[in-house]
Amino acid sequence: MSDTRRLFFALPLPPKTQRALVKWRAEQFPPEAGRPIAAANLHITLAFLGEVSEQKSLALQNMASRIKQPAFSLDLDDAGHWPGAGVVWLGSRRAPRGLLQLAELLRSQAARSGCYQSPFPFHPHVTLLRGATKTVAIPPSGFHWPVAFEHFALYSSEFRRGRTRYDQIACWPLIT
Ligand code: 3AM
Repeated sequence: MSDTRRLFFALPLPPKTQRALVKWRAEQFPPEAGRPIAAANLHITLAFLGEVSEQKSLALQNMASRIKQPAFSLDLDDAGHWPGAGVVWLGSRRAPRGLLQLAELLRSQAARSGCYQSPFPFHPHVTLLRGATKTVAIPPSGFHWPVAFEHFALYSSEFRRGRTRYDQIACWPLIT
């Protein structure tokens, strides 16, 4: 009976990077460290919106389509573990200003539209493992995954039969 969907804005990782990260992850973390996120689901969340009606989703998409933001690159050169959330993540020691501006814009548009607002400060990251509640050895620094972002997208998230499925609803270019 629900006519809402769980939505979020995110930066999809290029498929080549997704595949490389999955391989690296298998080398770096033992299976008991946590539940690996499927390659196609690896992304950087920009704004989690919670349950959103179709009408509000269309309004948010309309606003997103008008965003003129330069493309940016970042180096995934940092990793960490949030034991409370059970998340092992990859991030960047120096998040580009363009990424922070894009997230801020999407979050403020969502807030003005009455969407759910995350109480957590924005820490751009790629979730690698979930269910990681025990101590995890984080790979020593020295790794670098350069990524160029030329698009951002709106996704729906659905949990069904024990699996999380992300579907891209719409995608917009960053200015190159
Ligand atoms: O990409 P990550 O894993 O960082 O954790 C969820 C995921 O982020 C986050 O939204 C992304 C797509 O599901 N998320 C889910 N529930 C959330 C909440 N209540 C949330 N972020 C903030 N508050």
